[in-house]
Amino acid sequence: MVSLFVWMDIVDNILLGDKRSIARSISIIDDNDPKSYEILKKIYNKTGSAITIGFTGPGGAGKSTLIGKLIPYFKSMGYKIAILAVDPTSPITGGAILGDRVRMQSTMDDEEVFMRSFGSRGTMGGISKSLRNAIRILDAAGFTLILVESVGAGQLEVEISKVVNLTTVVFNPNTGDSVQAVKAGLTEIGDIYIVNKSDMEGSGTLYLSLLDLIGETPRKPLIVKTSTKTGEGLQELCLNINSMIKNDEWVLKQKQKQKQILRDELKEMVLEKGKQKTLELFKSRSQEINGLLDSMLNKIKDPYTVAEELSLLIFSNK
Ligand SMILES: Nc1nc2c(ncn2[C@@H]2O[C@H](COP(=O)(O)OP(=O)(O)OP(=O)(O)O)[C@@H](O)[C@H]2O)c(=O)[nH]1
Ligand SMILES: [Mg+2]
Repeated sequence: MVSLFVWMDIVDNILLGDKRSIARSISIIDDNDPKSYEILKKIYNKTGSAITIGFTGPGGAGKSTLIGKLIPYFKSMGYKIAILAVDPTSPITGGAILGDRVRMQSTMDDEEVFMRSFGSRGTMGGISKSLRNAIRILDAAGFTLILVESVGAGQLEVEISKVVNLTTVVFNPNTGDSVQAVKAGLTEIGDIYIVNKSDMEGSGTLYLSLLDLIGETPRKPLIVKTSTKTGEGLQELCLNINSMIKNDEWVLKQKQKQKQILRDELKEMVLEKGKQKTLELFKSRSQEINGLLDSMLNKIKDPYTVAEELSLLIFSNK
């Protein structure tokens, strides 16, 4: 058993920005270890200053390359940057993150930028919860800008968009399915839509399709073109992000997000506690339960009514 003192050390070291302690606590969170709550409770009052930006979108759109190219701009704005690459399919030491490191060239030799792949073990709901907590660790450690890359265009991206402050969706012109992906559910999640690889043929058409599809929706997301090859749009993108997150309306929106987070945390906690209580109830009242099972077998009672009665026992805490 790990003593409380070791946890305290980890907490102190996280607050000092020690990278090993940060990485270790993120692993503990990624492993879904309940002990992570001991750390999270202690660091919570040191969180709240970091801004988180999600980069999502189809594989190969250029997310990693783009993040790498944006870093110098963000650094010049004074941000201290961490990157989390959410990849539920690859183990933490797997190839994907190494490849990403190569693509994020400008950050590769950059000691100041912390990078970590994440989400190798969790279920989908679990990943967004762990991500939220990993962000808190980085926040408490003093990172002021946390960039979260995730691959795909599915439910996971929708979940991640609820966790980060601002979501960008990156597309590139040479996958025909980009607009399809927009239709398939990404219309709701993006604050900024990026047509990357604007140096390539077809980017203009994709840009216009996006304008057509989502430019006029009530949320009016920003739609921009970038190229990591020519540098087109990169500085503008950073400036846009920076002014968006400093806007008053934005601050209000974050409070709404916080409410959603609290609701999610509570739902998860109630679910977890409910599972535990159910197990305990089956142990502590096994005789009574056996009686109920008999009455179900004899069709005197139905399982729905029995479950309802038992749930009353759980919620009334008897
Ligand atoms: N022509 C062109 N190629 C680019 C641009 N940005 C990225 N690429 C190339 O696109 C390929 C994929 O880039 P990544 O950055 O790995 O894309 P990704 O979206 O992170 O990919 P996954 O992490 O696999 O989803 C690489 O070969 C990049 O060099 C761009 O602006 N123009
Ligand atoms: Mg990538």
